[in-house]
Amino acid sequence: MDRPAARTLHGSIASRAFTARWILGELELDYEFVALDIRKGEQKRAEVLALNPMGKVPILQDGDVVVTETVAICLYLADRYGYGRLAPPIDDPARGRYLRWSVFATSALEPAMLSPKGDAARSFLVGWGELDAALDATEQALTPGPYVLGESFSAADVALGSVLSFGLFNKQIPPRARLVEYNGLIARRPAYQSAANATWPPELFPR
Ligand SMILES: N[C@@H](CCC(=O)N[C@@H](CS)C(=O)NCC(=O)O)C(=O)O
Repeated sequence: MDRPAARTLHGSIASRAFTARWILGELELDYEFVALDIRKGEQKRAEVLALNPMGKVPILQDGDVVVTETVAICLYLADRYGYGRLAPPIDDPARGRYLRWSVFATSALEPAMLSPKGDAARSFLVGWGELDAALDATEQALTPGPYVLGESFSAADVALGSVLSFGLFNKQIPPRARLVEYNGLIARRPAYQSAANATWPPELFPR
């Protein structure tokens, strides 16, 4: 008898596994969680490197499919299991906006927020801008809002919202009113809250 394809998320507490847990929760998908202690370097074990040569988490295994990179995990799962929810159809013009701001999350906003001020200005080759420019762009992504796709919550909000939440929480992003308001909106979602509780267990990370 065929077994249903196993779905496994390799991750760690207090990590970007949050993003993968959040989108899995939004789609109500079951998965086994393999906890790696990244402080002990378990993500560099041979069997993990065989899945992700970067030795980083999260890593999603969906049957034989391996997906790394948080945004790719969001886009993959929404396309594969959303069945019309959380991602615009392939021929919908909204797809451009959806992909644009999803990719922006970890290719521009995240490096801008983690780079020392002035780094991006020093080189044309750096693929992201200064944090203020990235935050201006993020506000544009959320206009008219309330979500990236207007009234429809989508996987782009999981991709962009996760980076924004990390940045606001860690004070790497200043508390601009529009961004704080959006963060409050996404943080009220049950799947966000379950993912946050699983990633930062309250007994280890008291609120
Ligand atoms: N670009 C990757 C970043 C993944 C990443 O850096 N994960 C961190 C945990 S939040 C990690 O595995 N760090 C351990 C290491 O680099 O050894 C993504 O978006 O998934």
